Amino acid sequence: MKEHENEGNMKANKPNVNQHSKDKQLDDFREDPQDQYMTTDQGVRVNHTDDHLKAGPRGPLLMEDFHFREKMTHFDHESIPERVVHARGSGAHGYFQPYDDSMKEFTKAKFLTDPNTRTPLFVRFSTVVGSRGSADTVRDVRGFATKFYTEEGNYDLVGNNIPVFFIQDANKFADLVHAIKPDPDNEMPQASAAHDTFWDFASLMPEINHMIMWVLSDRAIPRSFRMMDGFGVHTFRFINEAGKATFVKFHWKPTLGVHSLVWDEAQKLAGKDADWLRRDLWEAIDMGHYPEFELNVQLVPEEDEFKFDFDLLDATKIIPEELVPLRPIGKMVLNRNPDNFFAETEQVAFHPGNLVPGIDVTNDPLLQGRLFSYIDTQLNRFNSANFGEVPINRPVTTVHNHQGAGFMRQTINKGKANYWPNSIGGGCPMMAPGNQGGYVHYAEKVEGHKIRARSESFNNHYSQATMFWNSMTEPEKKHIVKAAHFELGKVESKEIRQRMVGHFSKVSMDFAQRVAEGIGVEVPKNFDQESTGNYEADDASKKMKSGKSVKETKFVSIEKDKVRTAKSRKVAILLEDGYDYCEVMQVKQALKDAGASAKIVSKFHGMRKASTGEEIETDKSHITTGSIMYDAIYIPDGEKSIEALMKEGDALHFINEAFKHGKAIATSGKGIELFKKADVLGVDFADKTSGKVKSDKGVVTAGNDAEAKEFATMFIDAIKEHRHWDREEKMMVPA
Ligand code: HDE
Repeated sequence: MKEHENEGNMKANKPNVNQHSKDKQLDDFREDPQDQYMTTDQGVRVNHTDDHLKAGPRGPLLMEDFHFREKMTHFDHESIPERVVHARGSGAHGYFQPYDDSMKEFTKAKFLTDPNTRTPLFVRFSTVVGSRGSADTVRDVRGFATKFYTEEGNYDLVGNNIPVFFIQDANKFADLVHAIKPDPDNEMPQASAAHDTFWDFASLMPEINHMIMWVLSDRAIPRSFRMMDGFGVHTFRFINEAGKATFVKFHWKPTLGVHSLVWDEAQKLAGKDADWLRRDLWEAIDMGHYPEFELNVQLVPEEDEFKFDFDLLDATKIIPEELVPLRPIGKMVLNRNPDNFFAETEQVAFHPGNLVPGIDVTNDPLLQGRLFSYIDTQLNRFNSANFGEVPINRPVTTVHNHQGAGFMRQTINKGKANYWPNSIGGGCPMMAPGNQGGYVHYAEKVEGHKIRARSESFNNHYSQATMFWNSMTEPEKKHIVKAAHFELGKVESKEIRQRMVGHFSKVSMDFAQRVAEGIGVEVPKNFDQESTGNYEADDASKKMKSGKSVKETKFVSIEKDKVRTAKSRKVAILLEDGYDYCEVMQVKQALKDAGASAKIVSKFHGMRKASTGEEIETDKSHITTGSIMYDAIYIPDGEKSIEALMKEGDALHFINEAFKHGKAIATSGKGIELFKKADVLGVDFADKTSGKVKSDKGVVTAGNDAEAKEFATMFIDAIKEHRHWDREEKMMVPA
């Protein structure tokens, strides 16, 4: 007993008070087959599972075969409806810890204000449009949903990697999703917006324009789930101990920075490795490269609600960081892969209405609709109101209420009084006052007429789309234009393409013209289209008239806000027999020191012999991999190795493709000839016989007398850049 008490005290003094509470809870539900006999669901040991019970070895099945019937029936029922959106996802466990208690001024949510608490959590990243088996690297918004198992109950931050949304009102969600999903007649195309129905809808919905800019940008093809932002999108409310409210926007920032694929690469990856993002997340966690995200907030005092030239309740707008800077409040670390995909990643059920004291919603009309939809959709997926009892969904706090019974009820509620008020059960479970952690909704004053309309303050559909365009670097603008050429180029109706370019002309004439020339339409002189919304003049819009506006922001361009690191980057080392062993070892070590990982790629699997006789084992053969699976490539010197690579079509393609996708590539000595043969053009190379290293537009080359250390350092610097857009445009295939 004493020992137990001590243990409890020691735990309480440790900073990570409840970091492991979810893991411990899940342990009660885990099954480990190690050293166990197989049993039926009833726990009876099975002695033969290859054949069913028959009347003679060639005879029919006997109904009394309980093992066969149970096994077959279970299998027949092993699927549940996939999510209607965000069907394809990948999950991870981790924790969140605040840096300090500075948020106490704004919120009473303990998990955001107690720096000694590590709150366990589960994150699910997803694509939106594709079905469960669709490819990871399609152009799409990514879901970024986090379930915090706090000491005060579950809090879900169900966000996306893009800070705005397509529509302003939840009533249009079904239309949006119908339009973007495959066509109803032939169920094509899979996981793609590039078809007539989506762009037809978009061209008739001016409020979509800001979101369209983000979706056409590189944000929609992330390099990794570990390298993308997360946004709460809506404006929420923080409530402090005194009951004072502050508007808040949530923003996760990855410590590895935001990085994207190029479109050509994304499309090829969808074929070569449809699980690219899932695998990347899994492997990173497996190797101990734990993904980290910093939680930031933008805080707006209630009094300042109308100080902007847009409505804070409008989910098609961001608050430019020039107006309200980000405040970092803590860090999330994802450090454990799930044990079972179905039990955890598939069954996790998020809901933006899962709130804890200190956080509340606003009247954002998109959020308000979501508050209804998420529980409803779980009822469809689980076919039961008891989905909250599934281990991954359970809070770490205990649950006491009168919601008993229903399909698959797990909890055994004791006592007779399953109603409130009761005296038979001693009035339990009791109501918790606010000071005992009871959730008290923010007492916002609301009044109004019952109308189906939107506020005029939402009727501003182009200015932030223009701001986004103005804030891009030239390479990013090119990618957006090419993405529009692809998306709208797939639209058969010229009328729809035309209408879309009309909208673009209101975003930016330059943008519209560049898109128009690629899709065979004209830029209209005076494009005017009636908004579909029924906007009501109201006080909010009058107050906002003199609100602050921003024409260009530093914070939406990936390039301008780039984090430069080689950590967890994948490098392919192409070699054949006869390579320079010493050089390979030095570069490999330097990559390891920089946190990158290297794989040996050759024509075939097996051992590769160096010019000096040492051997290295090939990790991947050409047929099982491709340049698109790496962030950078390196080809070591070595006469025979280079000569062999010069004759390999796969190797030449590998180098050329990596070059065209803007990746860092490096070689030394005779390898320079190989680069030239692989059409690495428009860059300056080092002199092959010198002691110099040259780095030009991400192509790093060294003479055969150069220092391997200097060569490796310059190569790593080039990897840190992620992509080199300064290569000659005709050499690249970026969009
Ligand atoms: Fe969702 N959304 N959504 N959504 N959403 C769902 O819930 C919905 C919206 C988001 O990994 C569904 O459990 C409506 C915005 C994520 O399990 C469904 C509206 C944002 C996920 C649903 C929106 C999101 C979902 C489908 C407009 C970013 C995946 C399955 C009013 C802030 C969560 C499910 C996971 C999933 C409804 C708009 C994020 C149908 C009605 C805006 C990350 O309930």
